Amino acid sequence: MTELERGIGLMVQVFSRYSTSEGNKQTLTKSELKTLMEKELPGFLQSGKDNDTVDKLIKDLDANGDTEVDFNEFVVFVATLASICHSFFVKAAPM
Ligand SMILES: [Ca+2]
Ligand SMILES: [Ca+2]
Repeated sequence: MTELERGIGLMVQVFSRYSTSEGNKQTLTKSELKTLMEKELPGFLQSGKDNDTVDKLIKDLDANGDTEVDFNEFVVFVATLASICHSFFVKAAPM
């Protein structure tokens, strides 16, 4: 597998690892999202480990309004983070 294929596969795997722990196996509840953020993106929640941050995040991500985060909504979030990461990278090392 190529690096990018592995990266895509890992995104799917990480989502499934957390989405299957309670309720609908295809979506993240608020507590599943909170666990995912704490375990996989600890830097992101630094500023507020409280429920408010996760509340706000789930509202931002929940495009279809079912109060849970499905894989499509999760992918948008990861793509946003990737884009932010890329813009820092470009600034740090201009081509
Ligand atoms: Ca679930
Ligand atoms: Ca949703």
